[in-house]
Amino acid sequence: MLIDRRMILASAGALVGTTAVIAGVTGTDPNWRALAEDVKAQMAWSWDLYRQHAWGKDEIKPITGTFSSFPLKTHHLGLSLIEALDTLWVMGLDSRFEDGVNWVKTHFDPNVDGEVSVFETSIRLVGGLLSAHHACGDPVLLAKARDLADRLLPAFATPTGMPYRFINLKTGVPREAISSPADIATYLPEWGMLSRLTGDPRYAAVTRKAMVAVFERRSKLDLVATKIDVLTGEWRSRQATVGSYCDSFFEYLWDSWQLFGDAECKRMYDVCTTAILKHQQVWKNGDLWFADVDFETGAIVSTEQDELASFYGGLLGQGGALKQGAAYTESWAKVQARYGVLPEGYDYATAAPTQRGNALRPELADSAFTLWLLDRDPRWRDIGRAHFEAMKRWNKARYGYTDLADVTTEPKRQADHCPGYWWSEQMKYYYLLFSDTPRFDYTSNYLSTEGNVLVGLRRQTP
Ligand code: DMJ
Repeated sequence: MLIDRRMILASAGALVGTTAVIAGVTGTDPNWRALAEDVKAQMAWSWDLYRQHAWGKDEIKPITGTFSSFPLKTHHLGLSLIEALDTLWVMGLDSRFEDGVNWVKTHFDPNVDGEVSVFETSIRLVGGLLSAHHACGDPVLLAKARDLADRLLPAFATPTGMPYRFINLKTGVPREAISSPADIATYLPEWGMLSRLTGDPRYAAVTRKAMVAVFERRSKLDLVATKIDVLTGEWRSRQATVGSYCDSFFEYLWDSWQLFGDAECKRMYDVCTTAILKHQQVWKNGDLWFADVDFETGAIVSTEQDELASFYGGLLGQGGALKQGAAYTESWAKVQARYGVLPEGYDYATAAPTQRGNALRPELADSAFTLWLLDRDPRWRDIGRAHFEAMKRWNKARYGYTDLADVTTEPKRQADHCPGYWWSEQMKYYYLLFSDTPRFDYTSNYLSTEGNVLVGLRRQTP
């Protein structure tokens, strides 16, 4: 059964040209279509610079016009190119999409004697290839996704079924048994789709087993912590968080229910979410935050929030806790209004950044888009607009969009790195949020944690 992840609760169509008032952002009748055209123009501009200066490389450095590799240390797999494909397609940038697909078909070769993160390679590259395949139906893209997944598969051969963190793409030798719920359990949507498309059930089976293995080791409070040994199943940290290391574990429990109708995944999601709302939910001056707590006692161990956790408002909304999802997203929107761009770390107790950089992150735009799909409330579009406009103001460099070294200085200090997820995530969220494109099914769709569209692309002229 296929059900949309971004489940539509309200039947109202998109609200074009509404009045907006949110924290720090005011506007009347923004021209959403013009904004969508601007997003598309920024994407085309960035792609053309990548094409010229870093074609087939992993990540462009937008200040110097050079590049760096990821997830391999010294070899490029065309990460940004692959992450960009379904975004180009949904925007109707068809000749650029075809150019990218041709590169993949002739040059993408994962048979490299080098080590990658199993998690990052799966969400970015397996997912990117699958979403490009969803866009155009080219079987070579599916074959490449499968080849790559087959190279990651041996990592799951552990006594617990939870995968090692790293694997050599050529030799299949795995490494690093200390892992995290996010590293272990962010696979089932992509790999379940791979099983469905190839008829081979192994992809869904191993990744589902890993997800269940994390859940089964939850504490008596129904919380999981950030680090666990995949060989012994013993926890190596006591810290429960909705941020880094745990974030997409919760996301993929819900997504697996949405995408495959897997009722056991919904039950696991509900158990985890009930515990988080009970033990981690903190209201301060009318704002909602989620404290990090000891997973066995519930005692608060940190009031610092990862920027990464700002995706969680959208997930809560999807799971039915719309009040908390909206409140948490609004809390982050206020921080965005204060700094323009979110810092990587923020302490709600001191109301100050704990990490001043910004890695050109998509999470707040992700939540805004997800919540907008749920209720079409115009405030979510405005949060997305503020996110986009701040990015244009502060992150734009000579050869593309870059991360920031410090969001608190005026002007903000730029670093020199455009992460691969930028091509797959916020540019797509902005465009889908503003455009009402006929290429996307707004009522039945699925976007992965990396923003890869696995369900919902419509092959129509925009
Ligand atoms: C993305 O790679 C994915 O969303 C992941 O789950 C965590 N966040 C990064 C981008 O910030």
